[in-house]
Amino acid sequence: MLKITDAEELELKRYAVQLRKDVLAIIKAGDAGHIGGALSATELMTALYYKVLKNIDPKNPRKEDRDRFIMSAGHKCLIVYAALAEKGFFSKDLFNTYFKINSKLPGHPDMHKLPGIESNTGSLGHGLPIAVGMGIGLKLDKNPAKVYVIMGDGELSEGQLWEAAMAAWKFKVDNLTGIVDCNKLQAMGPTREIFEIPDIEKKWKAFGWNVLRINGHKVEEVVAALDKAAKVKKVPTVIIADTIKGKGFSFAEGNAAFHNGSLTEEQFKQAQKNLDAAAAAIAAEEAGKKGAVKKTAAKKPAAKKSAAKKPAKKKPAARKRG
Ligand SMILES: Cc1ncc(C[n+]2csc(CCOP(=O)(O)OP(=O)(O)O)c2C)c(N)n1
Repeated sequence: MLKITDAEELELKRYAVQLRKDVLAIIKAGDAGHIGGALSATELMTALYYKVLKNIDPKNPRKEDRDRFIMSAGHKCLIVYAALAEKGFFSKDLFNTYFKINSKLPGHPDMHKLPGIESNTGSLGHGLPIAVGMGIGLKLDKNPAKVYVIMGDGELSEGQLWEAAMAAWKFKVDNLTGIVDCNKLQAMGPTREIFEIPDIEKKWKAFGWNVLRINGHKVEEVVAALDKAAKVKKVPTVIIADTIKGKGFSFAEGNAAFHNGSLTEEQFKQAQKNLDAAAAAIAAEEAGKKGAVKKTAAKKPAAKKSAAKKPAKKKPAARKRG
């Protein structure tokens, strides 16, 4: 299992903060957007775009051997735009056009307008069927590229998604990894109240998939799970990522009211404060880790000396009860 170093983990955390900053900038420009689901998927996108997706190249967006990514829950496109801009697929100047007529950044992603988008999505339930077709096509072409698709947990109530799940097993589409951004809320409230799907792990297993479950905000867990998934043969893998809708902006966390819409000036300020605090926490974590390394390095010779002088005291035996 791929384990990233402490330094890599900190770097990925910093990227996640940057992606959230971009999301905030885009929603400010458009005065609207599906913010909650974009924020819950941030660490998933960070791991994919900064660590996992191979051969993605802004200079050659249709490169044959590129890994494919589809945001099936197309309304989460704010985070896709953020990742693609950070990767150099387009200039951040385009953020200012978000949600405007003829923009390359519409309210749902359009592959004909924006390089890096693999498929139009927005009508829920279509991303997985498209991804299964892509996976089969790549295998027929003997192309080693992989396909990744993010779905929402609310989206799992779409019927054709389960037809696709059965097809992926039937045709052994093991180059495909599904990720469920399981934030437990959808547009109008809790998923369990609107269309409950109990035991989603069992359901995917019953459809023949290999199932992993992780904390979707721990970027190191996301990277490890994606790496594990890539090595599974004969069956597709789904990663159920437990997340929090609106993660990172205190007023939006776990609040379905921030599924879609605009933010007040007050909320923009609060979000900025949250981002600054997140950046400061990462800096403190980094300083702490560096300090700890220095301390152990400085302590080592002293510890040796004292050990040489007098033997370590034996711990008193634990008192027996009773
Ligand atoms: C076929 C279809 N039905 C309804 C909608 C309207 N809609 C947009 S987002 C959404 C909720 C999706 O919930 P979830 O997949 O959990 O996304 P998240 O909460 O992570 O944003 C709905 C019902 C849609 N886009 N497509």
